[in-house]
Amino acid sequence: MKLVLCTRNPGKVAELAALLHPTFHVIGPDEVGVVEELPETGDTLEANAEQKARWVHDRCGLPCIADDSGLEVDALGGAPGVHSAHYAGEARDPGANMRKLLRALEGHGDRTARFRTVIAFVEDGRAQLFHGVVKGRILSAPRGTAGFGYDPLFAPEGEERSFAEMTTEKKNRISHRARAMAALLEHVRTR
Ligand code: ITT
Repeated sequence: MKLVLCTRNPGKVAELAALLHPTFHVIGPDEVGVVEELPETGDTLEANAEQKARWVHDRCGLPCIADDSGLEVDALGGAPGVHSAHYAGEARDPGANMRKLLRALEGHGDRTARFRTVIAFVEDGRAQLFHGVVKGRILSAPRGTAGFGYDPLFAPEGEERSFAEMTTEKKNRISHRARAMAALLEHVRTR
């Protein structure tokens, strides 16, 4: 089954493509002629995931999925959450985002956090949403070079290593994204 992966984040593409193989033949928005930036103007992960997938689906008619994800830090009342990509400004700079997060957490004892993913699957005009969460903690300094975004600062529960110190294969066994994708794959298998 051909599926359009509606993201321009290469880190997400690497993880999602590995999770979708070989059930789906995955292509990107450019390959169906959608070259503009995908809109994400909603206030929630759910709204943004559906908006991105529908934007591409409305233009190509193929089954589409989009992932909207965020890092929720308890001591910050769930921030940066839906604003994770541009926490430190419109430049979407992961280094600046991590520095801002570390500054915001200075003096806080509670470092607990969670990554949350919502995957929207849009087929024949209908959208379905799948959720995944992984709990963990924010480290005191970045560690590792793998992955993307906040991975160097996030250690999942029960692990000493950050996500950025793990292979994609290992992260894909436990991550928020992998859990949401497992729910989607289960849905596709059982329908
Ligand atoms: P697309 O909208 O094109 O998919 P994006 O990077 O804008 O790409 P989001 O709007 O979902 O995606 O932004 C989520 C941000 O949260 C992302 O840019 C990272 O900074 C962070 N993030 C999401 N998942 C992550 C993960 O698995 N590891 C580390 N950081 C992650």
